[in-house]
Amino acid sequence: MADTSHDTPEENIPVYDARKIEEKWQKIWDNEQLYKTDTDPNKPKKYVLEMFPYPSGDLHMGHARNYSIGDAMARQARMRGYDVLHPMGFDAFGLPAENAAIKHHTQAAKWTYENIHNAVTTMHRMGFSYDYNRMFNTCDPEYYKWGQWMFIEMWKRGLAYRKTSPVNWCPHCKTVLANEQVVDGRCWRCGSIPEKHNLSQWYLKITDYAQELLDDLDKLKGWPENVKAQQRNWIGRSEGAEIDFTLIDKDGKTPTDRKITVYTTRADTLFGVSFMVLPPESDFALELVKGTLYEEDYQKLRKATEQVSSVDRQGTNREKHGVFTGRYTQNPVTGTNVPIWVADYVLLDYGTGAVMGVPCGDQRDFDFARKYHLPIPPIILQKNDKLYDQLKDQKEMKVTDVDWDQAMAAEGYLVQSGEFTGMKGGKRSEAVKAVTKWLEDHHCGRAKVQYRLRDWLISRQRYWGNPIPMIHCDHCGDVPVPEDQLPVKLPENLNLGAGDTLAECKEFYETTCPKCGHPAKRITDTMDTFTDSSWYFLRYCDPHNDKEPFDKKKVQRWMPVDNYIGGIEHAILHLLYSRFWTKVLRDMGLVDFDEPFTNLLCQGMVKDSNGETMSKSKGNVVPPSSVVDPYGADTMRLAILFIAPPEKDFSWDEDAVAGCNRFLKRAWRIVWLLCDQRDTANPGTVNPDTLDKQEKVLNQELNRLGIKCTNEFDHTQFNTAISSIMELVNAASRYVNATKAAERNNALCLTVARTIVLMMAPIAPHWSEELWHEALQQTGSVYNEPWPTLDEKQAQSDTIEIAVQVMGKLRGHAQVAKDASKGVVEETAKKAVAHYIEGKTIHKVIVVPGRLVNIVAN
Ligand code: ANZ
Ligand code: ZN
Repeated sequence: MADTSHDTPEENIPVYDARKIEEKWQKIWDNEQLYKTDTDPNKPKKYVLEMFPYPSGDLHMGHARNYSIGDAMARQARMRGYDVLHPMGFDAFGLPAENAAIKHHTQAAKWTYENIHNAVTTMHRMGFSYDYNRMFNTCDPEYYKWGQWMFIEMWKRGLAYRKTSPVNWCPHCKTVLANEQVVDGRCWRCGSIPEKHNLSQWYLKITDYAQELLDDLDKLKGWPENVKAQQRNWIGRSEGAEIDFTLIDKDGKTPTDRKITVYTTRADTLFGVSFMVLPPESDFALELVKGTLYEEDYQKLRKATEQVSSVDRQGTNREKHGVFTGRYTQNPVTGTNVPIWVADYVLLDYGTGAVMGVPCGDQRDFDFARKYHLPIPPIILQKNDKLYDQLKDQKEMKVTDVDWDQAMAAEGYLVQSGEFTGMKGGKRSEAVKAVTKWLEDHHCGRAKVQYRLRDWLISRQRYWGNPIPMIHCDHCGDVPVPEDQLPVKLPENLNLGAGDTLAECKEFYETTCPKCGHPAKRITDTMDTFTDSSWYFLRYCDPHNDKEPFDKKKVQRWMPVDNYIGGIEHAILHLLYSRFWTKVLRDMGLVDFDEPFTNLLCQGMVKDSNGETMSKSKGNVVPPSSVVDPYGADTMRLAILFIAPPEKDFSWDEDAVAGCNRFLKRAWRIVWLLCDQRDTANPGTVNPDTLDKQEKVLNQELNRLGIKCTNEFDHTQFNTAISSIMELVNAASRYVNATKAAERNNALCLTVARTIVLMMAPIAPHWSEELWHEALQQTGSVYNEPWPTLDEKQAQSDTIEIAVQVMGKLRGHAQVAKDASKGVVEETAKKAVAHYIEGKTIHKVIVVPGRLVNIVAN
């Protein structure tokens, strides 16, 4: 085809100077406060939120990806007619600031606010459409005040409490960790192995909400399955029974009035108990061995176990260690004596912290029994077991040991189990129900639902966090700071570098008791920073409120968040805590919904070009500036969204980035060509009935690809949305190459140019804004334009392409009308391959309707 685009002289097309236009528009958008949320109650609302960052150093590629996704969503939602809330802020408390302050002899606040300043500059440079009026940092006293207020409200309701128990202490971070923050047995932040310390700590009662947190996962249709599965798993609902065993006195014979209660999912195996196990840190176990010849071995085991993480302790492969206590307990159903052991595979904080050892049915108990020569009485068998025929009707205990090398499979039939013999056993089996009923009837057991989830340990022995607003008085105990004295402000003059800590800061902790007026001491622990991020999304709805955490009506307008975007690493941390916090606020009457985030998108990782995770220590970090500086923010945003679907990991690809930049330049040129010599003041509308053949093709592509792009956008598949725009640019390019500027269809050219520019606006906003104003000669921001509407009918082609073969070989293609007659199809096909059949005799023409024509000629 002839290239006729030369009738637009190249000098009429300005060069695409990304830096210049990006600076220009950022300034104008700022001045016009373009991204200020305008609350129009007549429009449907959409709250688009990216997880706010921790302000360490500058932003990295993961942030850039997170925000490019969110920004594209927010901008498109606005163009689709929504009233959009799209805020940003900083999760600004936390250890790195404190460590940096110690290292550089500066203030954590100073370091933090400097980093925030840098991050905001970068966000700005990327052209994100945040409403900066709503920005806040969790370390602002105006914000953390309300976190303290909420803590006190929880304390009043019994949802915040203090208890002494063995907790995970990270020796490197010098603070305790919540259970969720010990990942694979290590500190989530630094990777050290936590130690167990017995400390008095503050907790939030998330376990009160365990069942609701579990049930409501089913409501979250817009969440990825794997995140929900992780939460289900973490909550760990277990159905079983508590069974009371009676403690036998030191004489080994006389029952006492003390009970040891176990938790089991397998009450059906009660006849097979051959020992009882307590965990080494059990104070009850200590009491049993105190002053006996068993105490020394016990103390050794207790010490040794402190070094092992709870994950390792439960592992089936790890060697088990145990000691006998010298004492016995009585099996409630058989009346037999059961020796009490202490072993490291039992945990203090699960169930009742005591286990009935059934070596026949549980592999860990089996291994333990083998190691310490304890009997393994068979009480559950499968029909193919060699003992089955012998024992199937046996009710009393006869065979007390087996020669197996592993425990029985989970399901089978009960033997040697009194009246329950012959019943089918297993988790939730009829035998479990029958035995549990027996225990309930005899008042020595009860059905019980158990959760793996533990209460959330929120106190931290570090400075840079929200102070727990409590005062300890020797007379009155723990007393909350009166509301009119909130916030308890963090002192900002500690010399952290010289080793100052909050716990030693007299000006901070010395106070008087609000109740009795005696001298008293403030709590010097600060709250886990995950408390700060558990409700920040609510504060964005009303960020400057100094009377209450937020206005309920404003929250009602915006919440829940419609699209929440962030990393999968928060699956059981932030995303569980926020759900809990929301439910607590709901029960306090502050909000009236159950779940904070309707749709969740967990973006994939940005890896280096070898597919490795980017990290400072590996030296393979690609900073956003390395793309933004040479190519501009729009190329960066386009590349991030184009290289992969948002949920997938992608490897950083220099060539793809350069390719995206070339596309912007090419599309820029096409838009200019489409607008050249056009009457932009009177664009007119496309009338599909008056288009010529070439125009028809372009119009059909416009509608087809526009619809496709819209659908992909609505499903957050930006990469395929972008491919549709690229295809449309190609179609437009074919049209301008084949036509003279003066002869082009005015309305069609301008509609295509408009559509390209509008559909690119959520992705490359500066590029679009410039073309919108300069090439299309429009006034007002492209950000305020409605998304283009397209027509399904005009997207249908009325012609189809068929393949043309000569003697079975593909020789060409032909365009025919969909409803063309056989004769027309044959004639068109012959023309398309005229060169191959010239001078030959045609013997036969075979037409496969809608697909191909084969011409037999020689
Ligand atoms: C007897 C038994 C027999 C058990 C059998 C299992 C199989 P889930 O399903 O995870 O809730 N257990 C209870 N408390 C424990 C603790 N503090 N530390 C370690 N293990 C504990 O697991 C429940 C089972 O884990 C319970 O059922 C108990 O062992 C063990 F053939 O009791 B089972
Ligand atoms: Zn007092």
